[in-house]
Amino acid sequence: MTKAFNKYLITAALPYANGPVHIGHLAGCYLPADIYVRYLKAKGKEVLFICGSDEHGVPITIKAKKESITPQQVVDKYHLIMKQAFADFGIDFTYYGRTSSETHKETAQLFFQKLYDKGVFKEAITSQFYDEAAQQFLADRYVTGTCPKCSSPGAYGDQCEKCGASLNATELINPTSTLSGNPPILKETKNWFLPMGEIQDSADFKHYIQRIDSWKSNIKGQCNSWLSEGLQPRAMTRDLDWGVPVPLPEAEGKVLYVWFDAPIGYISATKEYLKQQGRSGEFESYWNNEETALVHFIGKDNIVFHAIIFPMMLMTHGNFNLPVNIPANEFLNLEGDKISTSKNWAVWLHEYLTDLPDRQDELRYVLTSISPETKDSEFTWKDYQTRVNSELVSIFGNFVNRVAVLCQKFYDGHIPASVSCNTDLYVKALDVLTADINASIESMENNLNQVKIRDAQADWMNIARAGNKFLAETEPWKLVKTDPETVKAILFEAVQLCAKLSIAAQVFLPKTAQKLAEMFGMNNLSWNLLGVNQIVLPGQALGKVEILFKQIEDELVASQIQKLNEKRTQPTGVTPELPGPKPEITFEDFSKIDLRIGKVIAAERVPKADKLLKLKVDLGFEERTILSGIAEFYTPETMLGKQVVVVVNLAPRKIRGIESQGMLLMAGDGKNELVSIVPEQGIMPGSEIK
Ligand code: B3M
Ligand code: ZN
Repeated sequence: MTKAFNKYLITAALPYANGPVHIGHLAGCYLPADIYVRYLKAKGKEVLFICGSDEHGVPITIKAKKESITPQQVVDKYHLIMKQAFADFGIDFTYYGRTSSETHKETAQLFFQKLYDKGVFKEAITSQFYDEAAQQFLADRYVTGTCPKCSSPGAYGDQCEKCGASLNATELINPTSTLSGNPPILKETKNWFLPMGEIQDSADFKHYIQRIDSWKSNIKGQCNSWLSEGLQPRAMTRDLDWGVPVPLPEAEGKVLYVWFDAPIGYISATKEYLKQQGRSGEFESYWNNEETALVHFIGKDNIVFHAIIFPMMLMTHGNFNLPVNIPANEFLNLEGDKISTSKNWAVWLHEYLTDLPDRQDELRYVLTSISPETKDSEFTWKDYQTRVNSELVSIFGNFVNRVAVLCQKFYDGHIPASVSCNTDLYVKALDVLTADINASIESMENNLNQVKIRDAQADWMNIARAGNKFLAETEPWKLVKTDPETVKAILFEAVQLCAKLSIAAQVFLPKTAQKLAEMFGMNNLSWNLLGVNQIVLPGQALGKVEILFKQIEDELVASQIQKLNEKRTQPTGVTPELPGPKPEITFEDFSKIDLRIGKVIAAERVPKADKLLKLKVDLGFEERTILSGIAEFYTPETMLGKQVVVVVNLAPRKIRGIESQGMLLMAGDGKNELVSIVPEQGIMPGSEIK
């Protein structure tokens, strides 16, 4: 985005209202969007930040069937849960709408009608799977069968989850309807298609698509691959009973394709908001005026819809702004595995706050530090602890607290007078400080302008680092008796630095910024104050001084990991076959096995062996190297430090040239699931198990 704008319409993908929000959602889309919006607002830009619940589509109907409730009940429930979770984490939407609203229905139908009247759609009759018992056409997700690519059973009509292939339902071998369990029949039906291949060749589209050259590489990569294959017409209407009804008399029983109606949700939510505010007249200035920047924040799985299909809808409709940027993120993994709602492998936002009340800024900080901007990244509780303790507590919190406490001690809780000071020590340290923070602020701004929020937050932390260095070099606590004037000058500068930290913190850590602003008596957090020398005035009283961040203890990390593992469920639809019991043995047979507690003290992957981890295990009496086939279930990081149960008298075996001197006990079938057997509480390595 090279052009400078004064007005912005920022959107964040409308989450499906079929489950609560987890850390992957936050890191992938909502947090970067929120940080960018807060930055723009601090700079004085006019911004609307629009989001809402995506309440149509097959995932909702599937959830409703599973829970034996209606789709409307599903979306009513999750709309509120999601809205609350976003608010709790300071995601500051201007408006959070929902696609089951009347305004949305009307807006989406008008949009469709306009394209229809302009002759944009192509009508076509196709054969679709139909369940005769349930008397309805089947969405791709309602058909399962054997994957034509990898022969696994249980592939869905749109995708095989085993091999990842994209499928057409009609390609499945032995298709079955999930509604009745019967094989579906093929039945003809008419639908309205967006001729994407034709639009791709239009001058308007060719002109628009040049923009992606300056966007992130994941967008460019995906778009170029779609475009070079040539786009196929895509049905914008579907034979379903949940969605926005198609506004044509001949389309009874059909609804708009969810990916047609959902992005129109951005438009309808804007309309609804402005209407509620009595500002309906401003709608065009946001959506139909090229002086306003339209920016979509999304995850990588939504790229084609936002970078190609929605722009095609907007340009064929006419008069609408097209996006000037789409900062799509990659995915966040959790403790070595993909986040999965169906396997309950997630840190849910509402649960996080129950376990760690008031610690939303800690999570915001960590998720921004590991933001999956350029590649998938990983959240682990251990890393969360390290980042909170060694950065938020030890660098940022420590600096601010030292400054506030020294002001309390030396100046009775007031900001010291601004004095001119020429001592060598002070002048030198101040020069270094000024250079450091100017560089950090400049870099932070550049990064925020480019939506590189991870680097921008690191720049912010560097400002606090520079502050600590300044205090360490000048040591005001030592000078207070001998040179009180220099101490005043030092602390005056340090207070100004706290003010700058607070101004910048408002974009990353809004709650903390607020506390800091109260502490130092600031009521203006405008971004341009970062360039001002005296933000907080001499003599002003400090507000309530409080510790901003507390250490995260080991017990908390352990209990969160345990909670994750306990709540992890079988992948849906897979019931492992349990083997029958083995032949009887005597106690003597059993007592031949020497089982001991060990502690993993080193862990690494084995090159070219996807399943193996090489572990070093402390057994009390000696350390051993053990190869374990658990790499699909545990990362080296998660094994490190774990207590395990080891068969220590098993004859050594050479695997891939490495001698394995024992075996770890694990439960599970090793295909779908494998969990390590651990003692209930810490116990000395080498302890016998009997
Ligand atoms: N609901 C998909 C998702 O939640 C979809 C996004 C719509 S954005 C207009 O990932
Ligand atoms: Zn497959």
